[in-house]
Amino acid sequence: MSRLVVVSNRVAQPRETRAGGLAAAMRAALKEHGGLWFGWSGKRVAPTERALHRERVGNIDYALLDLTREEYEAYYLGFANRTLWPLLHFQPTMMQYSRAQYAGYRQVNKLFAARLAPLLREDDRIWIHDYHLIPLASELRALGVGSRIGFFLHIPLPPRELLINLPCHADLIATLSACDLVGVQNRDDAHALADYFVDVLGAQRSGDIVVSGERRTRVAPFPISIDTAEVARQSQAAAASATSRNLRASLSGRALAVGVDRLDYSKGLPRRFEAFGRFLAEHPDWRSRVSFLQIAPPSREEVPEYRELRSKLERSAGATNGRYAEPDWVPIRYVNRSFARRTLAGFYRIADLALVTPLRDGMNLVAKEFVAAQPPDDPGALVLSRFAGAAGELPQALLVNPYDPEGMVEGIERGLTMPLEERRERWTAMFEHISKHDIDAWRRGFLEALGN
Ligand code: GDG
Repeated sequence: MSRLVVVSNRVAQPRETRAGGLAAAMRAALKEHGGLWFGWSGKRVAPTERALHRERVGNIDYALLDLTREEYEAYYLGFANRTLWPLLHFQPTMMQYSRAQYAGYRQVNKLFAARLAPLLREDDRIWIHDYHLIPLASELRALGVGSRIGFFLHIPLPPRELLINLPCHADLIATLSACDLVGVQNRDDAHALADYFVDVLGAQRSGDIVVSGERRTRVAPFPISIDTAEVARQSQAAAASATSRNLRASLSGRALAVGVDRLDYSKGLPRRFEAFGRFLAEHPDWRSRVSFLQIAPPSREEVPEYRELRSKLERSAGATNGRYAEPDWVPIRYVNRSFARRTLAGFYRIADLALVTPLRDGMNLVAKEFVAAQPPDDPGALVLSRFAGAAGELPQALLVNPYDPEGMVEGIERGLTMPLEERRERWTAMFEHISKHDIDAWRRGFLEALGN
């Protein structure tokens, strides 16, 4: 079996123990096949101080490259996170574009290719991750790399009508034809990309293969997942922990709704907060009977839109709490910090309801983690946005449209009042699905499609 090379913007550092599910899956894949993990070191340095940090741990080689401040600004803060992120999440009005930033993004992809190419062997398989590195495969091909290359996009891919708002759309998307396999989160994303290739770039299509000149690229959905068994185990173990016991005690028998999201405008937090306030306004009998715990670790704080979101949410939570709080009860517990994964698993298990209501999301792993963490005899209900990729796999959730305030209020009410038998039925179907389709099945599926 050939060596695996994983390339991603951020790499879980060799000794990082709090790595997320994806990082753990990549490590498992690299361990199985022996491999190399290449990406940004997370360091910003002066141009003369740039280094490629190499380290070997077990049978995994790590190669982490520094970026300069200017590169970081154009590539990461600029084009990746202020141009591609909003547009690919169907928010063209939030998109900021400049040619200089696109040039900086292309330049960093070229630099990655130049530093990676000398480390490659002929029969390597290369797996590139996410929107930061769309042109990387084409830059590698330009340097003569002939290995099989797969690319996985973790975020949504909007239809052509939206994608063409990007001034450099054709230049950028055409580079994906350098890949042998392009994986996306669901069928809609796969159709959107294949249609774009045919309608805009003039490619031919045969089944799920798009043919652009000499190159044949398979475009297919690979819905990402979680380590279901591990989350279930963690949540059970966490139930006895002091943090879980304290949270439970603080509820004094009240119901708990929970949300866990990076502080990101794609996650629909302002509308979720409004819906919860509206629920309390329209259902006064629920006041003092349910608390909503929103965990929202800050993210991308150097991007202005993220700072604006943070103050907006502070105002919104403050207004709802000011209006409805009692001396011994606060409706929204809004927590701007991160927690260990097992602590989160314990919180999910205590909760009666999860509110996962992004405006758009490639998948949304929190929805799956919540399901995995439920006690089978008394599982909580999941309110899930129909615009999260997870909705396609978890139709037994209470699907809501985050743009529909009345529908959101109905979802909260239904979730809080759902009879035990119905909760069990819905949960069992969801749990069976994510047990079969877990993170291992996902990475094996992708690598099998790429070829051994
Ligand atoms: C992108 C796509 C796609 C959250 N807070 C804490 C914490 N988390 C963990 C969650 C979950 C992960 O972070 C977030 O994953 P999501 O899928 O919900 O969202 P994104 O970060 O936007 O991820 C998304 C995903 O990539 C994978 O392809 O599903 O659509 O946008 O695992 O549990 N983890 C810890 N502390 C926290 O406070 N340790």
